[in-house]
Amino acid sequence: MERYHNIVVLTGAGLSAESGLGTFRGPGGLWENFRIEDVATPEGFARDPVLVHGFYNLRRSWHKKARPNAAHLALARLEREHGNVLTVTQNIDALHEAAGTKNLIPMHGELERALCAACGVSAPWTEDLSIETLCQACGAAAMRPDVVWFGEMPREMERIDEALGACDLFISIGTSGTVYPAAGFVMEARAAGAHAVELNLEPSDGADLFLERIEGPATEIVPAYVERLLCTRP
Ligand code: BJW
Ligand code: ZN
Repeated sequence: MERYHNIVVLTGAGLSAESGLGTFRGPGGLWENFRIEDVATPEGFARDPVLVHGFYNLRRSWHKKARPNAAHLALARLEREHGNVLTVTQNIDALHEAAGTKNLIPMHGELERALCAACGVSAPWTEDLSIETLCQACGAAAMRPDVVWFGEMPREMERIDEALGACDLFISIGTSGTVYPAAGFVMEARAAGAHAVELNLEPSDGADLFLERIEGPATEIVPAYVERLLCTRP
């Protein structure tokens, strides 16, 4: 394997599947029981905030029981031992942080934070949210999960675009490649001349855009891939 200097890792729900957290799409996925437009759009929240709070309160309770798996730990090791890795996750579950990853962008927000729709202040939040929860900064009853819904701007896009434009290795793990702008990162990285590899249980929607593909469960293929990368360091 070549030596890489600047690595960007993109992760999705498949990375946390073996930690017991469900994915969104496919058989058994969250979208089988909840409609995207009801629970993952600002319009759905405006229509029925009680339903949306219930959806995220349920997921917060699952997340509290989840632990990082071997794939999260391998990515933390990659960052520690390689030194020049940016991990961008679409997951809101905080398992990368729990595994020890530091240079991390949770581009779709964080479930353990709450955002006040009135004053815009975001604060750590581990309990259930309801329409009666008051903002600790301004007192308004306008709290929502600090996550990115369809039609909203993902977090830190400028920093992500800059890293993609400068990377020589792009690794996409456990994401279906159906949600933009994340689904377009592979093209940005390739335009910068990077090698692009997909690690997934099955080919994603954009699988043909990758130069290398490894199929299997994340807890097996990610530690093996990281080992391979680190063994060929200069
Ligand atoms: C395993 C495994 C194992 C399983 N091991 N692997 C028309 C064209 C293009 C774009 C648009 C369009 N119309 C609208 C848009 C934009 C829209 C969009 O993309 N829509 C698409 C549906 C077409 N996007 C947006 O609105 C975004 N904002 C935006 O674009 O702003 C404007 C902008 C412009 C320019 C620059 C920048 C911005 C916002 C998107 C927000 C998405 N939000 C959600 C909810 C977040 C909170 C929450 O978690 O509830 O994010 S939706 C949901 O999907 C969640 C996920 O992060 C996201 C991606 O899902 P992911 O991670 O890929 O999961 P799955 O389930 O889809 O796939 C799992 C994968 O794992 C599979 O591949 C399995 O094979 C694999 N797997 N087990 C390894 N054990
Ligand atoms: Zn407020």
